Amino acid sequence: MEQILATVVQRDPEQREFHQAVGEFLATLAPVLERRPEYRRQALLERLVEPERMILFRVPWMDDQGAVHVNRGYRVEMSSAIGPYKGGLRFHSTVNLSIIKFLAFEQVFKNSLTTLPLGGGKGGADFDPRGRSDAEVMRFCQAFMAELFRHIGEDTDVPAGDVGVGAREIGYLFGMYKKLRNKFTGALTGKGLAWGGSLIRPEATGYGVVYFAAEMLATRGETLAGKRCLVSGSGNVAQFTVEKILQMGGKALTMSDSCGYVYDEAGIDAAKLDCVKAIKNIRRGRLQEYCQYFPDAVYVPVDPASDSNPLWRHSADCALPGATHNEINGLDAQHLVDGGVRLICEGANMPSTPEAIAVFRGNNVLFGPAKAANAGGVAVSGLEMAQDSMRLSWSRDEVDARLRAIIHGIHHTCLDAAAAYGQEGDYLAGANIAGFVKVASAVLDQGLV
Ligand code: NDP
Ligand code: 2IT
Repeated sequence: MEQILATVVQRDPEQREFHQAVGEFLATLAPVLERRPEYRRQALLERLVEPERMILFRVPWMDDQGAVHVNRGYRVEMSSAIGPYKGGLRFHSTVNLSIIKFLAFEQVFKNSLTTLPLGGGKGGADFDPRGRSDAEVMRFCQAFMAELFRHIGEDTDVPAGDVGVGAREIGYLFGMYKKLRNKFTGALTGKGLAWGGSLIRPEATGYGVVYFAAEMLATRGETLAGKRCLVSGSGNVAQFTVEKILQMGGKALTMSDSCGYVYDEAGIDAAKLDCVKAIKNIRRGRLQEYCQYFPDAVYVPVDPASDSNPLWRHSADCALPGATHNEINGLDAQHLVDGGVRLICEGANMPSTPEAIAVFRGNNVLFGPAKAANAGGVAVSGLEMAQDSMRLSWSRDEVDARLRAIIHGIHHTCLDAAAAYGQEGDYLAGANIAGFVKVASAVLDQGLV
C-alpha cells in the first residue's frame, strides 16, 4: 500500500487532495488484499488510482463589459468498470486537477455502493459563478459545453451538479448540449422537472445524509428526535440536510458559507430555512443577511487562515458538514468531541482531514464517511437516468422510497463488509471495502483494458 501511495505521490507531487483521498482509501484495504492475492498480481489498485482518461480544455468567454476571460475546464473519467462515467461538475475558483481527481476517485466507490450501474468521474472549471450575471453564467456554460459535449453522452459519461453548479447551470449546459448533438437525451442529471429531471433530485443528497445518520443512530437505539445538530454550508446539500433534520424532529443550530456562519440557539425552523433558500438560491447573497431577519441569531465571520473553525466549538449531539473538503481538522474534531458530539455524518466530500477522522475513531463517535453518507444524490441521479431511458417519470413518493431503500442498503452493506473483514462497526472501512470489492471484481472480469 505504501508503495502504491508513494508512486501516486511521485507521479503528481503537487496533487495533495488526491493523495489524501487515495491514502485514506488504501489505509483500510489491507484485509482485502491479504485475502485476495490475485488483486495484487493483477495490479488492481495501481490501475484504479490512474484515471482512464483526463480531459483538460480551454474555456474562453466574454463578460458583460466585453472583456474576454479564459478558464480551464476539466473532466476526469476515472472508471467505467460498472457503468458509464458519472459524477458532478464543480465551478469554483479553487478547482484544479488534484481536486477533480480526488472527487472522481471518491465517486467511483460511492457509485459502486449505490448498487446502480454507474462508473465514476468528475469535472468542472476554475470559474466562479458568484458575482456573475445570469447572462455571463450562460455564456460560460455554453463555452464549457462547446468542448465537453464531444466527450459525454447518456451511455458514455453523465455529468451533474456539484459546488457552483445547480439548476441554473445545468439548464444552460443541457441547452447547449442538446443544440450541438441535435438529440434530446439524458446526458446530464439534475435537469428541470419539465425537461427530463427527477423529483427529489434537488433534495436527494441532503435527505440521504440525514437518512444515513438516522440509520447509524438506530444501531444505538436512538433517533434524531430532539438531537441538536451542527450543519455547515448553506448550498444544495446543507439546505436539504436541515430540511430533513427538521422533518425528523431534530434541531439545526448552524449553517455557514465561505465568509462565516450563523448560530441560532432557537433552531433554524422551516420558515427560517425558506429565508436561507431565498438568500442563497434567489438573491445569491451572503448568509450574514440571516441576522437582519432573525436578530436573536449570531453571525460569526470565519477567517479561513485560522487554525480552527469556531462553528465546531458549539455543544451539540450531531455534526453534518455540508460545505467543502477539509473543513474539519484535528483540532475542530477535538472541539466537537469535547462539545458532546457523538455522530458525524459527512454531506460534503472529504470534509474531515485524516487527523479529524483519527479523533472520531478514537472516541467511539459514529462516523458516516462521505462516500456512503452522501451517495443519495448520485443515487437519485441514477434513478433520473433510468426514468429518462424509460421516457416516464416516477412520483415524489416513489423516488423518495427508492432513495430511502438505497441508503438503508448502503448502511447495511458498510456494516456487513466491515464485519466480514474484522472491522466491526467501522463505517469507513466498510464503505471502502464494499465499494472497492465490487469495482475490483468487475475490472478482473473485463481483463486488461
Ligand atoms: P453549493 O454550491 O450548492 O454550496 C456550497 C456551499 O459550501 C456554499 O454554502 C458555499 O459558500 C460553501 N463553500 C464552498 N466552497 C467553500 C470553501 N472553500 N470554504 C467554505 N465554504 C465553502 O454546493 P453543494 O451543496 O452541492 O456541495 C457541498 C458539498 O457537498 C461539496 O463538498 C460537494 O462536493 C458535496 N456533494 C454535493 C452533492 C450534490 O448533489 N450537490 C452530492 C454529494 C456531495 P458560498 O455560498 O460562500 O460559496
Ligand atoms: O459528489 C457527488 O456525488 C455529486 N456531486 C453528485 C453527482 C451526480 O452525478 O449526481
